[in-house]
Amino acid sequence: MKTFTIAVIAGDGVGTEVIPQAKRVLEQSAKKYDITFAFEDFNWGAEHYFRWGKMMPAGAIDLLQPCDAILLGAVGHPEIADHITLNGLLLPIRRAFDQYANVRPAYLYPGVDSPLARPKGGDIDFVVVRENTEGEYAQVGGFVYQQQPEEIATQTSVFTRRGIERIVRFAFELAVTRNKKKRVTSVTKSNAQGYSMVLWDRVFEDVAGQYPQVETESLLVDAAAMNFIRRPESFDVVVGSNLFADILSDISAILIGSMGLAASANLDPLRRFPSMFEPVHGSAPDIAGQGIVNPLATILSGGMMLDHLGMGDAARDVESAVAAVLAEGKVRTPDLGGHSSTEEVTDAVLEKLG
Ligand code: GGG
Repeated sequence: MKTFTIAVIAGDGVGTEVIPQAKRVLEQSAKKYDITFAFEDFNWGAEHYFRWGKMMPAGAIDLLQPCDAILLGAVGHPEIADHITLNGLLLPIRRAFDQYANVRPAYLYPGVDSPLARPKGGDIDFVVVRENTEGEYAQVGGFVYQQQPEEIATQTSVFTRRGIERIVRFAFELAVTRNKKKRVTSVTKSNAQGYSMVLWDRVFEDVAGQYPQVETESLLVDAAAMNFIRRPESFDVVVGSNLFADILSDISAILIGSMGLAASANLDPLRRFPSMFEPVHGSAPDIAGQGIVNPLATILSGGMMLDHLGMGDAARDVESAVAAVLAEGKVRTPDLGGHSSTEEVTDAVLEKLG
């Protein structure tokens, strides 16, 4: 029987509520597919910061490295500045394990209402592919005259040909394997950012030339934001920089009905290091502790993890169980207009999973 070792970082706020639910679903899948999960829990995050002054310990990366994958809840606490929580945990893991492809599917499940009037279940079906290790998140910069009236801050984006090339290629390969519209949309702002984004456009064109069977489109990020609303059905794979694709994937998450349905994978496509799976949503302190957070984004992220571990049938099974619960529409958390608890939604998924 195959055993997968999964590092689990529940993190902060609702992260501690959704992770146990995803584990329940993974445990049931494991039984069904004759595998086992050895979960290793790491209590890192805000509480660790309050105690030790760090979001995770110095040797954290070494502890995670031998695991087959990482399952993450959420990071963020109202009493700690967001740049500390993010730069102290999530971003160092993405960079250390060269998880350069952040994959964020946007699928409107039948039975779920989009805030847009037109699209019905299945009409929205695209994936945002976010460059995940460089770009605007490079953490190059500094302060001058700190806390003085003449204070200056610089924040430099770093775009490398290698970094752009590999994420754009990943997007094209995904369009080919998805086998839907076979269309890749590249998002930049090269009218205003005449170096980094011009390089991105050039690399995109080079790679596109190697995939003549895939239709391409290049949009400025403002036009992309508009077209996500105006014609979401037209997208298949959308590739963008770390910041742009982060913002766009919040739009796509709400287009499919709720942030609570948006799953994601931080992949090292070369499989040298563990990849990390997490809901797109954060720690949501406004609803934390009430038992009403939607667990489905994390459960679906667990499904993406199963797929990455080579358990494609188990992954599809989890997705089908979630789809069945949503189609029935009886058991839903408040973000989807229901009155059910986090646990009741998971119970419903487990029942469908059988
Ligand atoms: N589920 C992970 C989480 O807590 N994300 C919150 C967040 O602030 N993410 C920033 C990012 O992905 O760049």
